[in-house]
Amino acid sequence: MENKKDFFLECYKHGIMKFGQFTLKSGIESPFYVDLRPLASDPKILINLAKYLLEMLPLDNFDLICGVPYAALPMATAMSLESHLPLIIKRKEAKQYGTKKLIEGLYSKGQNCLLVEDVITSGKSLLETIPEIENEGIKVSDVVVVLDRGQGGKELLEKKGYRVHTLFTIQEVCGILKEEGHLLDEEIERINTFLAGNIVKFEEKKRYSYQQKLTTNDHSVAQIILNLAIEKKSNLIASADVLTTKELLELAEKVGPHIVALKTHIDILSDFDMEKTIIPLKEIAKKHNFLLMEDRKFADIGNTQELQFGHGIYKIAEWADFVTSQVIGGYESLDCFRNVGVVAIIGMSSKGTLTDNNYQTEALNIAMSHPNVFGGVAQKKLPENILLFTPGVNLESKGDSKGQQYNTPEHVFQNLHTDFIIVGRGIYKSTDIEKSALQYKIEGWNAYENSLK
Ligand code: S5P
Repeated sequence: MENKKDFFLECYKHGIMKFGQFTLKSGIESPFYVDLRPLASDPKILINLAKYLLEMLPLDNFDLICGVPYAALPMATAMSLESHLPLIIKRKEAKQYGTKKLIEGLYSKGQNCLLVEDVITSGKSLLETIPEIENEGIKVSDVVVVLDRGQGGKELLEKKGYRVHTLFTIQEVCGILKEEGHLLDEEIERINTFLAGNIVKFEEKKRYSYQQKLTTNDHSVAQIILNLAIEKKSNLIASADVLTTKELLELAEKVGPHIVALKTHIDILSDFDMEKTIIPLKEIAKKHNFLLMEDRKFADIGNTQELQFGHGIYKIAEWADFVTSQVIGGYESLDCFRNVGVVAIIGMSSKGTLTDNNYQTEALNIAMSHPNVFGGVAQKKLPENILLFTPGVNLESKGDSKGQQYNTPEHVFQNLHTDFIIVGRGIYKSTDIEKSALQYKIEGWNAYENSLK
């Protein structure tokens, strides 16, 4: 086997550690992130890891071996195969049916079980797992851990009388990475501050430019709209909340040169007609090079959304480049928007909206993990790999009498790192629509450029 340092560097190549700004489960901001799960996909590394772990241990002391689910399961399995220590499996939750067993496998009371864990942080999860095993009459005296994050977990367990064997400590691996030139001085400083138990100050992160976002957002509609923004020097989406086809087409013609997309509420038109509304609208969109965004805000189960999207008189699926959808129906409700992009409603602009912080976190989780979603509507910052669309933008007014709340383009680009502004009445109610569209385009672009500084 290679030496321990080279072995760690081999592991590191699998992306098991990342440096930057990460929010831990506890809400604390950490300058590094560790995830050893990728190691299980490399058989050579997994078997060597098992050998390294076994080498450190007084193997004669143990009758059984068990991994803390899930990350340590393959590690414990590999160690069992190598050492011939019989493996037992601890479930995360007891089975709801049948035997309701928490521990699977063959064991007898009084046997001593070696516990395997991938990473130890505060030690809390081990202190939850150990009693569950002990309750079955199995003894636990030793825990073996691949990486100690240096946050007191080892000490806590030792205080409770358990022996903790660790293959690597965070200090040791950061030392290796520093030696090999993988870490910047400022990163090392932040890690040391963090490990000394102090709060790390991260510099305000600069927002990504549209060019950078092209590399982090690979959805085809994201690529198109980002390229349009760069080409037209515009981040403006005009909202066409008008009631007739004539008004819609006139508006599209006037704002077309200045926008990246026209947002429709197609169901408010009193004279909708596929031939007379959509065909000319598509022609104008082609001529002025903008996308059609249907703001349908779907909010139903997947099957109903599929029907609403493809059928009825509007047949949105036939003409919209992208649509908005609530995510209240859950992940699979978004599956039907296969051939378009989805902008998910994360948070709304109206007073008293029910999209509180909790809702927004859950909604964002769904949006970020769904391949059809490339953007979100919100009134707060979103991660860089999802595009932020912000409505509620107006240069003149602070709101309306129906709960709408407005911000300026400068505010939303500076504070929310918005990517695209959505402007309705600020443009279509104006006496000179074309001039207003141009003004919002310029204000929006300047605000974007200022937010990059
Ligand atoms: O939270 C939201 C989400 C959307 S998509 N708040 C909004 O105002 N919108 C839409 O943006 C709304 O349906 C309307 O079409 C547009 C805002 O229009 P304005 O006239 O208030 O600028």
